Amino acid sequence: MAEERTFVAVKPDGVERGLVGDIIGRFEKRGLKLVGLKMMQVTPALAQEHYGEHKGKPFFDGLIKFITSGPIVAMVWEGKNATGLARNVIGATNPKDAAPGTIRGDFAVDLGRNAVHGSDSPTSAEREIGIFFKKDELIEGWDRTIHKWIAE
Ligand code: IDP
Ligand code: MG
Repeated sequence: MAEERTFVAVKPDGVERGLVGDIIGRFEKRGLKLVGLKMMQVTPALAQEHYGEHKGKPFFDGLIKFITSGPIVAMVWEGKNATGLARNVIGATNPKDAAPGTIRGDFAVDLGRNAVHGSDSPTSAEREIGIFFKKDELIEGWDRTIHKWIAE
């Protein structure tokens, strides 16, 4: 049975600051499995669809402008409780509240420059994976020999 999948993206500030490798490493070391990865430029239409839940909020226009301002690195990570686990690796939305050891707690200071995105629920994850990746861009049926050392 396929395990849970979640969507993660290094935002333009993370890419610009050279944090891509560090950020990917956090999820790898935690034990999640990378099954999709691409660098891309987000179009305004894609950004509006992705952040649709925030439409009408005061920060929406700035958020769209920011997420389309430079390339992102989009990823799909798979594993037991992948969504909740990835959110914990990422840390609180506002970096000032993010615990040390989390990505935002170690690499970010400002709400509008918080380096990384992670889906907030398995339902959001499915929706976001669907808008960022085509089916044939995701790896299926790849069993890693180390899996038994990561999850029962
Ligand atoms: P999340 O990224 O932790 O899921 P959301 O509430 O979904 O947080 O907000 C999406 C993104 O919008 C945040 O990561 C942050 O970059 C930005 N954002 C959220 N709230 C504000 C705000 O009040 N001012 C500016 N930017 C915000
Ligand atoms: Mg969110």
